[in-house]
Amino acid sequence: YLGGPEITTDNCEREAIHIPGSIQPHGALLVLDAGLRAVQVSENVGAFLGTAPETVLGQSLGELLGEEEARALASALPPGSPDHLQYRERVAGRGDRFPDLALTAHRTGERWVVELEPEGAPSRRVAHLLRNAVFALESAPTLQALAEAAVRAVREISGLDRVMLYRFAADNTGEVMAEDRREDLHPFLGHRFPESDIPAQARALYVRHLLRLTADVDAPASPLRPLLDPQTGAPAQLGGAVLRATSPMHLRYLRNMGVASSLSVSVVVDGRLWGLISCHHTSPYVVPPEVRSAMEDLGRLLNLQVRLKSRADTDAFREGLRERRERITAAATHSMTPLATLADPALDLAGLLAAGGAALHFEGQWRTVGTAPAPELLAELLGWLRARCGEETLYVTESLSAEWAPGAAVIPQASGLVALSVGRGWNEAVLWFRPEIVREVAWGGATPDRAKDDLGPRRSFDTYLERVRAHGEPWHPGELEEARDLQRTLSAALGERLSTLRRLND
Ligand code: BLA
Repeated sequence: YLGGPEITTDNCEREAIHIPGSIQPHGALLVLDAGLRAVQVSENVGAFLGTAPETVLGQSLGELLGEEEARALASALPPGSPDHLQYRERVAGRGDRFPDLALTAHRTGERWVVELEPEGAPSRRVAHLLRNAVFALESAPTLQALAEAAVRAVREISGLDRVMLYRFAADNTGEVMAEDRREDLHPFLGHRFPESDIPAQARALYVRHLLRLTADVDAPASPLRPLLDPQTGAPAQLGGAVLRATSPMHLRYLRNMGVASSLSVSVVVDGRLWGLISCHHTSPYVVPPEVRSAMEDLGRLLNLQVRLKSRADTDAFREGLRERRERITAAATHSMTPLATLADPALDLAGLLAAGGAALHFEGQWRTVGTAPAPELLAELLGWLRARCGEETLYVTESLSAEWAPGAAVIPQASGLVALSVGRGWNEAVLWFRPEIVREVAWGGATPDRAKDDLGPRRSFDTYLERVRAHGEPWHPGELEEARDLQRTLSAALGERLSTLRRLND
């Protein structure tokens, strides 16, 4: 395994998972040069083509699979084709002894990567299920309903034992937001997993290549011959190859989890890895190419639908705040005394963001409503915001004490904070505070005790409950939009007020 022999739990992100120098043995792989001649082949190629690796090397694809096949491939993927563009064909087996093959090819720089896998009888079942799944996803009314429809559809199409929608948070931890599983399996629904379970280089690879399969965690990888490209001396780029050998570290993780086969599909929203459709099987399983294609399509459809349903959820949420928002906006727009106006209890400024209290700072003066920190602390906090935010005019946290610790004091009435600067420079500001709520987070296993563990992934995935303190209720995206809107209103109102005052002075 080329990817990095000295990888431990402390340097996971340095493992070069895209150049393992080996593949999973349920298929064979050829690396071809620009003239379609084999420069590297997997050691197991004989089982698929009936020709030993030494004989295959140097032969052209035309000699190996027929000139027609080679011509079709070359014209489907002209030079410069991006590595996510694939050519797919069915190749008849050689006589009775060899299976029909699914050929998948893509280009990577100067090289071609050709993958061969046994292919079963074609079926219309998958196309039909995919069609129905698209309807189900489109008609889901909310993001949560979308997630549930997606895992149901993927499980139906694939027959895998467990299908989850795993969603990344801003801190790269993830949470299982929907799950469809064989009933006797332990549920992972609602569980969180740490960032380190999917290291950064894997997440980066998954943004570019949308599906990966580990068909059998115990199958020994088949190495490429020769290990390095004889013309360039470089390892083969296998990031886009579905047969790419899986990271040994991750194989241990899967074994520890009791999983024999794993497949995941990226959900990329706005260029970011938003989540994964993550699937397990308790026995080895080569998910067939047509099923993988359908799963990839569903993942791509999810990208769009996640955006649509998130937007719809936020709009519905904000609709519930409309009356309150309109009252505040109307009062703020023409006010000559913003401090007094916004602090009017009848407006319920704190309530707009479901906060325990709010603080206003205008023209050097503070006013608070509801439960807010004492004025000295507010002044200190504003100074910190000014230094911390620079040009930024909105600051949001669920846990202020984790970010700002004057004497490491936890301020129970101000665990969550949304702060906005009216105009630049944090001279005029509005702050909302949320009180601490102690809550329990279910993790999918405790983090390993490094001293006892042999520097591998954790062994237990039993639910581990963590008590989280000094955090407020998370802010809803709709609430942050409310804050931004109010910021615009107040900035405009303040500008108007200033010009009115100038006019009066003239
Ligand atoms: C990859 N880790 C992955 C993948 C998933 C997870 C989904 C993508 C590959 C796949 O689909 O199997 C993690 N799987 C999960 C999680 C759930 C799940 C969180 O089902 C929740 C239900 N992992 C570790 C440690 C290291 C590590 C300590 O725990 C490193 C030392 C590495 N994980 C690791 C690596 C990969 C990975 C290197 C990339 C595997 C590859 O693509 O070759």
